[in-house]
Amino acid sequence: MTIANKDVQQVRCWLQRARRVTVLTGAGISAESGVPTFRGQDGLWRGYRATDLATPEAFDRDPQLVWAFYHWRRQLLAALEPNAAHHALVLVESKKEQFSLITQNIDDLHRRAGSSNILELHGNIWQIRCTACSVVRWNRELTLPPLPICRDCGALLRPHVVWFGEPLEAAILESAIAACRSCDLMLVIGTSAVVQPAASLALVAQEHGARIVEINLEATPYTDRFDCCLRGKAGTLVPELVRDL
Ligand code: BJW
Ligand code: ZN
Repeated sequence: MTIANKDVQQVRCWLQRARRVTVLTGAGISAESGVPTFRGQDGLWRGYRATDLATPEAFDRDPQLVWAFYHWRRQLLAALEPNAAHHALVLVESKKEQFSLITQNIDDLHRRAGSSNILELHGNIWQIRCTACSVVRWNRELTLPPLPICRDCGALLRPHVVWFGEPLEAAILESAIAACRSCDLMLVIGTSAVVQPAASLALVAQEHGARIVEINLEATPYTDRFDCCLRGKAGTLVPELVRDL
């Protein structure tokens, strides 16, 4: 048995024994569905870095440009499907006494795969918020105007997502921290672990006695803290972990 296989076997065993499982996902889990990651080679749109457009400053400066970026992502996402890793997590949820899926992704693919207990730390691309009256609505239209306007007050709408420097929704963050405090095992899948507070959630779980496992193509700033790191594609590794669950 190779070392990698031994590690997979170990994590599979932890997953089988765990009663309460928390998962944190990032863009890497959706990469095999065709969703570009933020900090990978594919993180450029019209020559802009995605992370430079995901800011309130960029939106204040040029809302049409930022909306064009989100219109493009909505079009792209509408044509994509959840992959084997998203589906494998649905199975974990069905088998465990407690299961929380914390995601940084706004792509809605966990919900579309069938997961239920999802905590979307950075919002959802299919929700839109008014910049004046703050009303939030689900909206899956693919033919929005370049600058959509609130039907209640006439002000500019924006994507209901969390940009750099903006606070995460308190209730969602509190629920995520509670899920980390109360789990036996936490899997951290496909995140570069550079964005806070998401990146440090695994340490909360560890401080409260959980085993923590990283699943990623590459090492991250938190790699050394994990009990086990599986290097490879989420779409291959996660289904392997849930086999025989
Ligand atoms: C694969 C794979 C495959 C590829 N299989 N793996 C403490 C210290 C320092 C800074 C801060 C701090 N606290 C807060 C900050 C500031 C800031 C921050 O963290 N900055 C750092 C960058 C330095 N944080 C914030 O501003 C947050 N707000 C906040 O804390 O507010 C506090 C506050 C309180 C009160 C008042 C005011 C403020 C908000 C963060 C919002 C992040 N928003 C974005 C955009 C969301 C909308 C959108 O999508 O358009 O969220 S930025 C972007 O990064 C997006 C992602 O969710 C997030 C994380 O990226 P992710 O998912 O990790 O993707 P990548 O691309 O980075 O990594 C992909 C990984 O997958 C790689 O590792 C690959 O190897 C791997 N991979 N294919 C497995 N097939
Ligand atoms: Zn309004």
